[in-house]
Amino acid sequence: MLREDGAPDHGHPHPDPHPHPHGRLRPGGAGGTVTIEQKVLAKNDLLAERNRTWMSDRGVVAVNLMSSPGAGKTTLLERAVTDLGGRRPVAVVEGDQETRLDADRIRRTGCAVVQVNTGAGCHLDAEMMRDALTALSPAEGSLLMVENVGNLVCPALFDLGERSKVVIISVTEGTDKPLKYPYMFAAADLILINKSDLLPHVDFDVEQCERHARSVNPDVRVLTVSATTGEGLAHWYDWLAEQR
Ligand SMILES: Nc1nc2c(ncn2[C@@H]2O[C@H](COP(=O)(O)OP(=O)(O)O)[C@@H](O)[C@H]2O)c(=O)[nH]1
Ligand SMILES: [Mg+2]
Repeated sequence: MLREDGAPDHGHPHPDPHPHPHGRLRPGGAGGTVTIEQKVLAKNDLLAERNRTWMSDRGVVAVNLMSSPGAGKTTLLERAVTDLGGRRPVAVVEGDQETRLDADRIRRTGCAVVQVNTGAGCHLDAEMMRDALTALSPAEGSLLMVENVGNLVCPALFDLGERSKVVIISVTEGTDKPLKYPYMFAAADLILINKSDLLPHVDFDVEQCERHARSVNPDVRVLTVSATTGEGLAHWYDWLAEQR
């Protein structure tokens, strides 16, 4: 699963690479119906709680970044680890189905990073997070930034033991995404609307997107940023500093 040496990792250890609720398999007979999804999520929640305790004991704060592919997670991380590295220890967990491309981008900034490849899986889970924590061994008081696998569905379901969830939507994706993917936007502690530098060129109404987001998550914080120009990033860094 962890690819630090660049070796292909096709034999990753899950018996079922996709063990989560795309369907409802209901084994067992009358009376005792237990769904596979409940078992998978219950096991994940247990491991996530252990991760949370492990990190809390060390003053490590994990933030889980989720978005569709290409919204700008890695670019935001490249900026953040460079801008925040002098203030507190920062480390990164990179999640992708294949390749170590994103980890290489983060490593070039000088930040500690580990790549997790999920193979056919479409999300990080608490077991992967535990292995990543072991591999990274983040310093006391670290900010641990986690880039989840790019999609707006499955990562919302799997607690990693993180302190907070950040959902990123870019202005090229359309204002309706909070309505179409309500579970993801409902799970967010913070929504970043990224690529604000492109607003003059696209049909995207920031206020309407915020309204849609608040219709599924009334109290969520929303910040508009550009990872390219740096607009709004200071507010994101202030928010990150509050996550202790
Ligand atoms: N114009 C613009 N492009 C951006 C911005 N953030 C990211 N990108 C571009 O969007 C593409 C995908 O970014 P990446 O960080 O790899 O997205 P990820 O898949 O979510 O990690 C790259 O070509 C980035 O240069 C931004 O704020 N403005
Ligand atoms: Mg990325």
